[in-house]
Amino acid sequence: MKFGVGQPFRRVEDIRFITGQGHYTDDYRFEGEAYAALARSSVAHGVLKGVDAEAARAMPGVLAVFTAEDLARDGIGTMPVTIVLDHAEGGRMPLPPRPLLATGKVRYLGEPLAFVVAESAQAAIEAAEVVEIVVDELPAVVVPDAAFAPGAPQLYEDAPGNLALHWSIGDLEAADAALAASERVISLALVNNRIVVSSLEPRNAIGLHDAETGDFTLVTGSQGSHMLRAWFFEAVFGLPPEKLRVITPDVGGGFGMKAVPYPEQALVLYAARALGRPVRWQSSRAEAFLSDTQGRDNRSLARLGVDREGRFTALTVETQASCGGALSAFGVYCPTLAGPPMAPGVYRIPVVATDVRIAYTNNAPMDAYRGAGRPEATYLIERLVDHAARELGLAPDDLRARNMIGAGEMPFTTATGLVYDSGDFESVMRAGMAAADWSGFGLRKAATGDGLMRGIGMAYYVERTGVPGKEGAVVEIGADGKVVLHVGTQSTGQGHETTYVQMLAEKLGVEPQHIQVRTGDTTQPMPSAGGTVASRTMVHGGGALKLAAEAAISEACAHAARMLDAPPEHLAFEDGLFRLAGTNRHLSLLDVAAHAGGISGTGDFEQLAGTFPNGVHVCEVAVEVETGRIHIERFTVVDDFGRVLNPLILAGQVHGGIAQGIGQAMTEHLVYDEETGQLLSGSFMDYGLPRADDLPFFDVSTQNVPCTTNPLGIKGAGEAGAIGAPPALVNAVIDALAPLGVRTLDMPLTPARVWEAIRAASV
Ligand code: SMO
Repeated sequence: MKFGVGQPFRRVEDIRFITGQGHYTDDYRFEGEAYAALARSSVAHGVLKGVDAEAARAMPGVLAVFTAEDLARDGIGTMPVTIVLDHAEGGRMPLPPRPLLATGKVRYLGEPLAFVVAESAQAAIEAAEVVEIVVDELPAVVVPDAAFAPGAPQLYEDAPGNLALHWSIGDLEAADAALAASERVISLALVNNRIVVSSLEPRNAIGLHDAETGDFTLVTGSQGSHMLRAWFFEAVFGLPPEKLRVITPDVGGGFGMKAVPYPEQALVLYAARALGRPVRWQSSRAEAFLSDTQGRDNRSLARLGVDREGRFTALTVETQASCGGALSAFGVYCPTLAGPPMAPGVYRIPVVATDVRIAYTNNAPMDAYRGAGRPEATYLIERLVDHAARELGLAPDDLRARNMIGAGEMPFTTATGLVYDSGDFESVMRAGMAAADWSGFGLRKAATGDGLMRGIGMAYYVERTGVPGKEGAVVEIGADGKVVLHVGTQSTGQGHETTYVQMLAEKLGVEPQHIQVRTGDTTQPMPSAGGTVASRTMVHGGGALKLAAEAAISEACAHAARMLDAPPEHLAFEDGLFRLAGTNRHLSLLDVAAHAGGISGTGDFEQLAGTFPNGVHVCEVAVEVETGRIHIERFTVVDDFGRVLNPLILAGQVHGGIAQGIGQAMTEHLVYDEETGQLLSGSFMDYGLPRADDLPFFDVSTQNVPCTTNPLGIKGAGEAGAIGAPPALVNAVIDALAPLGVRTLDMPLTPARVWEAIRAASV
C-alpha cells in the first residue's frame, strides 16, 4: 500500500510516545534551573490590601518572591486581550487591565498573587503556601444572572453592572415581529454548563534569559509557538517579538485552553531575567482546575417560529455568558464571533437575531474549548429543533428535513451572514439514521423487557472551521536525500507527524521515512505561522504544504531541465521522477536535490473563507428509572469532512471528541459556591471526567462532499465530535423520558439530576 493521502496509516509518532521517547516541556533540563510556584488567592472576590511575602522569603531555598510591586517597578505590562469588540449600542467594550499578579482587587479563586522561585520545586511550593494575602473579602457572583442583578458586587469600576460586552446579530425587534406572525412559536431555555479542559499534561513553562544579548527563550506547551509569541510578548515586555524564542515540544492535549497566553509564561521569563537563571514552572492538577481557562458556561432562551407546513420562520436567541473574573485573550470570542453566527445550524431560517450579554463573574477566565462557541450554538439549535418536533408532533428527522438547506442551494448565505460552501445535510442525516438502524429502534425498545426506558435522539451539527487566515510551510529537500517539512501548526496529540508526512510523501513521491516534520520553534524559517486552533491544521497547514511542495518541485524542475539540457516545460513530474517527454530519460527528485546541493520550497497560504464540516450524531440510551442512571447503548456518527487524509487518525479525532462531548453532557460540571466563589468541584474526586465504561462502541463513518473553499477540499475535523455529541445524547434521554412528561433537562445528566426530573415529572 502506498503511503499516500486517504490511507489508514498508523500514527508514526505513537512508537515514540508509547515507548516513553516523547519529549515534553518537562523533559527539558537546563543548567542552574530554579523552580517556581505561585501563591494564589484563597478568596474569590475582595479588596487586596497587601501580599505579605516576608515569611516566604525567609523559607529555606527560596531565591525570590516576586509581587505586583516588583513587576510595576520593572515596567511589566498586563496580559493582552486579542478579541476586542464594540457594544451593540456602540462604544468599545471596557478593557480593564489583567495584571500578571493581582493588584487592587482579587476577582477569582486562584488568581496569581506572588511568584515564588526556589532551589527546588518543593521549596517553592512550601514557600508559596506561607505567602499571606491581606484582603477585605467581598461577596462573590459566579453566574451572569447574579452578576447582572441590581446591587450586585462590582468586579471592575469601568465595567458597570459587570457587563463585559453586549453584542448582537440581527434585529431582535424585527425577529420578534416575525415570531409573532408565525403559526407557532416554540421556546426553550437551557444552560450550557461550565467545564474544565483537563488536558492530560497540565500547563508548564521554562523561562531563560541571556544577559549578554538580552534574548529570552520560553519552552512551553502551546498550540503554536509563533501564535503564542505574537499574542503576549510585546504587550507584556515592550520588546520586539524577535527578542523571544518560543519552543513548544510534544504537548499532551490543548483543546483551545493552551492556545492562549497565561501570566505564568510571562512570569518565568521575568524571573529568569531577574535571577539570571532558568526558571521552571509546572502546574499541578489542582492549579489546572483553578487557573486554566474554562469552557462553555452560558444560558440561553431561544424562540423558533414555525409556519403551518412546519417550516421555520424566525429564530431569536438571547444569551447570558460569563467571561470569568478576568478577560483571557479570546475571552469574548466564543459567545460572539464564534457561536452566534452558527445559530441557525443547517436550517433555512429567514430571520435570525442573537443577543448576548457577557458578565464578569468571580471565577476562572473563560476561553476556547474544543469547538469554541460552535458547540454552544449546535447544542442550542439541535435541542430546540428536537423540542419543536416533539411539541408539533412531527418526527425529528421529518422536521429537520423540511428545513435543511439543500445540496442544490449551495453556496448558501445564512441570515447571520455565513456562506456555507458545500454540504448535503439531508443525505448525511439519512445515512446516519441508516447506520444507526433508526427504523429498527421501535423493535429494539419493545423487545427488551428489562424495565429500562429507552430513547433515541439525533443532532445535526455544522461548524465553521478554517477561519480565514494565513499559514506557512517550508519544504527542504537535502542533498543527502532527507526531507524536512517546517510547519507552524502544533500537534497536541492529533498525529500531525503522520498526516503531514502522508501528504508530502504523495506530493513529492518520496518514501515517508525520509521525511521529518519540524514544528514548535519560532526560529524555524516560516513565511507566516499561526498555530493549531479551530480545526485548521489540515485546512491551512495542508494548503501551505501543497504550495511549498509545488514550489520545491518547480525549483527542482528548473534544475533538472538544466541537467537534461531540455526546456523545463518538456519535463513532467510524477511519482518522484522528472521525465523528459518523448524520451525514456528521467531524473529522480532526490538526485536533482543532491546535484543542486539541496532544494527548498516555501508556501505562504491564505484561506479566504470558512469551511463547514457537518454531520449527524445518533445516540440510543437506556435509562434506569429508579436511579436516573443512563446507559449509552449505541452511538453512530456520519460526518462530512470534505476529504479524508487518514481514516484511522480521523476516527481517533472523532472518538476523542465524542468522549469529551459525552463528558460535558453526562458527568462534567464545574461548581462554584454562589456566595463565596469557592470551587466545589476542584479535583477529579468531585469532577466527573467520563471513563471508559461510560462510553459505548462508536460507529463512525464519513459521507464527504468536497469543500470548495480549500484547494485540498478539506473541512476540519478536530472539534466535530465534541460538537455533535452533547445534543444527541440529551435528545435521546428526553426521548426516553418523554412518556413520563420530562420535556427538558440541563447538562450534565448525572443520575441525581435525571432522577430528580423523573420524580418531578411523575408527581
Ligand atoms: S477550541 Mo480550538 O483550539 O479553536
